[in-house]
Amino acid sequence: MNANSPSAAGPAAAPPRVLLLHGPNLNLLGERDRDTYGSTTLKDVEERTAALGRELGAEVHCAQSNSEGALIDLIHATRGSDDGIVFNPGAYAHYSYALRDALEAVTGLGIPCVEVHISNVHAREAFRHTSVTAPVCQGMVSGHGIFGYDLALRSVLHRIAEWREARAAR
Ligand code: CA2
Repeated sequence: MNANSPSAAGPAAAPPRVLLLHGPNLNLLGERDRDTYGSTTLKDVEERTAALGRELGAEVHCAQSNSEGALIDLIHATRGSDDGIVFNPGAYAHYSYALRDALEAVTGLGIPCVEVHISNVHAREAFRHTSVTAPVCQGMVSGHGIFGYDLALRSVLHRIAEWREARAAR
């Protein structure tokens, strides 16, 4: 069932709106370190994820910041404006309790978030094996390259549709 179908969420259900958010250094994607992160640029990732969103009947808008505070503000701003988040927190995933708290605040309001890592963090240095943000997310995708964003978007849209259906049935 499509997330926008009338039986899923009522005739006037708006297309799901998803924030694709990237953290520190990911603006450099495709420019350096291609062995680890591939040659696709951030702009390419944003465009192909937005295109998949359109195919699936969703609106994807994109943001990136190298600053923890700006990322927290962007996460807070999803309240009242977005239905879900696909988030690559970069290295902040491994130690930012402030980002974790921000995510918990919005996921607790029914805005699901799926965490993405392009590389397989479990196959890398020990400090990357921990994510302090993933436990407050719906789930985490790691090691699938940029295809991981497709998986994450599909999963977040599936969760949004489930929650809309549950609300409509109440
Ligand atoms: O695998 C991922 O997507 C990461 O989130 C990428 C982060 C890393 O700290 C995480 O452990 C895993 C690093 C992003 C740095 O991106 C660059 C891209 C090109 C050149 C240099 C850095």
